[in-house]
Amino acid sequence: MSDHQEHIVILPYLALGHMIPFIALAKKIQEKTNFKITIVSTPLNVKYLSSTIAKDSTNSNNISVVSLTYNSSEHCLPPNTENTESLPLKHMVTILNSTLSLKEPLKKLILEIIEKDGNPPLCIVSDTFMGFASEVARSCGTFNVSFTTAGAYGTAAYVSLWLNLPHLLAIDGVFKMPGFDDSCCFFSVEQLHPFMKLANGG
Ligand SMILES: *[C@@H]1O[C@H](CO)[C@@H](O)[C@H](O)[C@H]1NC(C)=O
Ligand SMILES: *[C@@H]1O[C@H](CO)[C@@H](O)[C@H](O)[C@H]1NC(C)=O
Ligand SMILES: *[C@@H]1O[C@H](CO)[C@@H](O)[C@H](O)[C@H]1NC(C)=O
Ligand SMILES: CC(=O)N[C@H]1CO[C@H](CO)[C@@H](O)[C@@H]1O
Repeated sequence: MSDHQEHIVILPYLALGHMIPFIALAKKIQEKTNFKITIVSTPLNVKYLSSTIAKDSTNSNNISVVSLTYNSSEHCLPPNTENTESLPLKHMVTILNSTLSLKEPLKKLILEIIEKDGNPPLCIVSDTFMGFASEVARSCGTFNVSFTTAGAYGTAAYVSLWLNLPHLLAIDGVFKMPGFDDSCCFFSVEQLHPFMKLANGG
């Protein structure tokens, strides 16, 4: 039997409301498998993640938390603001955009893991907002799995909307959602976000 232990790298978005479900996910994976788990984030969020995970002594052993280089001041954000909770609403796009600066540090970390483990991690589980993780995963010989922290029903509706654009076939402002039960689920164009209303696949 090989003593190879699978390794999963987890990359939450820079928001506590996203980190909490990612910690829960890490613990679930830990409970069900013998995998090594590394959660990565920025320095201040790593403090939060480490102290939260350390409070649960049953599972801290195989969940490590690693910091990626990040400095909010370099992204037109106030100093030491590394999650959405520490910022006013007007900075939401800026912090989202600033996560692109984590791409190279993430890649460096994955390469270090490959060097140490002798294999790429099994996968990177990344927040939907961290789309760059898929390129990093691909370039390092592994793959990404997107994990969304929103409710399952809303997420399924959102994905179906963007993939299928069913509102373009609305009759009297009402449409059916592919993948949803036809007998119950009619949606109204009026319910859609303005961006979604404009979406036409172009
Ligand atoms: C961590 O992994 C080691 C090695 O695979 C295993 O023996 C140990 O039980 C795990 N620890 C926890 C707390 O699950
Ligand atoms: C972050 O960047 C600012 C501006 O470049 C610099 O003054 C500050 O020392 C940096 N902070 C850290 C922790 O490196
Ligand atoms: C996003 O970040 C890039 C640098 O990574 C910068 O050039 C660009 O202006 C930023 N865009 C916004 C909307 O903040
Ligand atoms: C397997 C998997 O979930 N791959 C995803 C990687 O990330 C891209 C972009 O976020 C998704 O489109 C893929 O589905």
